[in-house]
Amino acid sequence: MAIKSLLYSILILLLITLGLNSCTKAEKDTIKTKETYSVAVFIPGVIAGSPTYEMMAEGVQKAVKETANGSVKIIEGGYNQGEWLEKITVLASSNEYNLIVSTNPAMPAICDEVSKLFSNQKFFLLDGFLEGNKNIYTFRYNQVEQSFLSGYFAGLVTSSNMNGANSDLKIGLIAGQEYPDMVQAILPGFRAGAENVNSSISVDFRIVGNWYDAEKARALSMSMFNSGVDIILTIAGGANQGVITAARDMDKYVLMYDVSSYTDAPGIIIGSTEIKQERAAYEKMKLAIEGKMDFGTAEIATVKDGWISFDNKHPLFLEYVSDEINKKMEKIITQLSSETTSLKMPVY
Ligand code: RBF
Repeated sequence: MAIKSLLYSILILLLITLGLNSCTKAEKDTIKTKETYSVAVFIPGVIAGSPTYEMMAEGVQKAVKETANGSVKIIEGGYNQGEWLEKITVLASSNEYNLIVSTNPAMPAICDEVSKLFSNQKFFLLDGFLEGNKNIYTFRYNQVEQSFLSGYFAGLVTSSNMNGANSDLKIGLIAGQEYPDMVQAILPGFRAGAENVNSSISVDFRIVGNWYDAEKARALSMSMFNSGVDIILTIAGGANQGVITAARDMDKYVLMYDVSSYTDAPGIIIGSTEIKQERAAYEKMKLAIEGKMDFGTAEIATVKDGWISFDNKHPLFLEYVSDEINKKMEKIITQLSSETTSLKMPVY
């Protein structure tokens, strides 16, 4: 650990020296005064299989394309999370980007750290929360509301007489890894939603340990389905595929998060929440380009404001889910969208 931080300090010193010497004063002035708007999009993982990452990249690209002379560079950070701090440091030290954009709850702390060394670098971080750093703006989705909708739907399914539902009242949640938002918001929200249907419902919570191992996710899912679980909410990036495979083999159900992808497995994927991540990336990016991004603040996106929803309009949802369940979903969505909801939510 000590060697690692020593190496990191040496890297920082090197980068600062390089950053100061690698361009002439004239060049530096060009960077500051140029008309172009240059953005680095840092993917904390890989894009494939992680819709929130895809949506971020698309939203940013769309906004920059509409700007004269804008440019976007997409950098995949890979699955080794220990390298992300160094990689963001390299981006900031290059002094090439007006803005570094990223997404996930671990990024604010990392960018806050980098920001201490490169105080001119601005950051726009989605799906994360940090207030008070004048160079960082964050935009987080209310994970309790989102997972509450998922839990409520899973609760209705497990309490139903659908083909894949037994009488055990068990639902499942599989996560790529255990992180604070997962344990403090998503899991409690999921549980609260299900208990709102029936307080006897229990949640089987399992962790893959990474965001790509579909085989491990498949094995976990098999064990959950064998123990009586009817439906699994999967939040595991590329590993989601393993959950779908297991559900197909066992005639059980999958619930997606963030993006509804019913067509990937009709009759297996039977429910999904959605977040408007592409719209958020696009709209906020436009503000940043116009110089209007509110750095230093943290915004929370809710169901009421239209940033989070449950996709109960898709033809495949309507085909596989009964009218009775859909009416109840519609009611809970309306309740969450109203000013004075009486729903009991975990504090987050
Ligand atoms: N979600 C993904 O879909 N793919 C990922 O590779 C991924 N990596 C993550 C890494 C860390 C350190 C953390 C804290 C979260 C990660 N997530 C990932 C979860 C993601 O940010 C978000 O919470 C979920 O996608 C639910 O919206």
